[in-house]
Amino acid sequence: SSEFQTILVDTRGRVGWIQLNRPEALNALNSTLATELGAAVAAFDADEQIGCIVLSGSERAFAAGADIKEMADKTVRDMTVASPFAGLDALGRARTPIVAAVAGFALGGGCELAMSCDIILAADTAKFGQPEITLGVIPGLGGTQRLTRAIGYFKAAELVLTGRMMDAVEAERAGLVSRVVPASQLADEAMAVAESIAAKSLPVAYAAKEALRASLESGLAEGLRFERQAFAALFALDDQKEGMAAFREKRAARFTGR
Ligand code: CO8
Repeated sequence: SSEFQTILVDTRGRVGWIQLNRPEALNALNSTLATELGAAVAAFDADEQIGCIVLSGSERAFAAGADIKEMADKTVRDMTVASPFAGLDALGRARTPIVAAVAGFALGGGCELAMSCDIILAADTAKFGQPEITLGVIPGLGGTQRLTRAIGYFKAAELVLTGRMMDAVEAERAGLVSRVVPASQLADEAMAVAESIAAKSLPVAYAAKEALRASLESGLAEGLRFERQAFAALFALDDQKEGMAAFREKRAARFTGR
């Protein structure tokens, strides 16, 4: 839509589609993009008609990292008090599941952006990496924490310390990527996954995501307690009664989000 300069936003049924759109900079994340992306995610997240969000880039790049040209002359104060990336916090706050559809480069902040999502689908052209160390910095949008959880300490350490890229097949084998598809099928596959999620009960999808997230943020005992309570609370929903009735009646469930 025309309200944004750096992203394209589109509603496809119950799926909110956001495409990063700074082709001149391989979708590098500048402050405008961070702010606009945050606003678009927050708006879809607040919309009950949206059951899943897809975040995509271009054929050449999902995002080639933070905008190095914008960042180069910043001070410590600039990066803390007035962080150009504050808008991206909206992704971490979103209750709605987010699918990253990655083709081409997902480097630095671009890889970290994908890891802020819930599912990463990759085109066979995708390349992931945390090259910050080659620029004299380290990952700053979650790379050292989320990559370590996703692929384990030792593989993450190698990538962060050398700055090398891994291709889609290696990223899938390592557990970062759910599935690799031919580049020409990436958008269709992302849409199919998103539609499948969006067809479920919205409050149940929120609960599933929240419980999954708890696994990243708590110890096992606390996470299990959270899951058990969240599971029990779902028995207050019409959608739980509907889902189980539909199974017994051998028909598809009709979820209402109630
Ligand atoms: N920032 C700004 N501009 C970029 C970026 C970037 N990250 N990446 C590419 N571009 C620009 C290039 O400068 C070029 O513009 P121009 O034609 O005006 O010179 C255009 O995009 C096309 O790029 P290339 O010509 O370089 O394309 P190639 O196909 O030759 O190379 C690469 C593609 C390998 C992706 C290469 O562009 C590259 O190495 N890019 C930088 C990758 C990188 O280092 N990313 C990490 C950035 S640091 C970071 O993300 C930290 C995030 C944490 C922030 C924490 C805040 C609290």
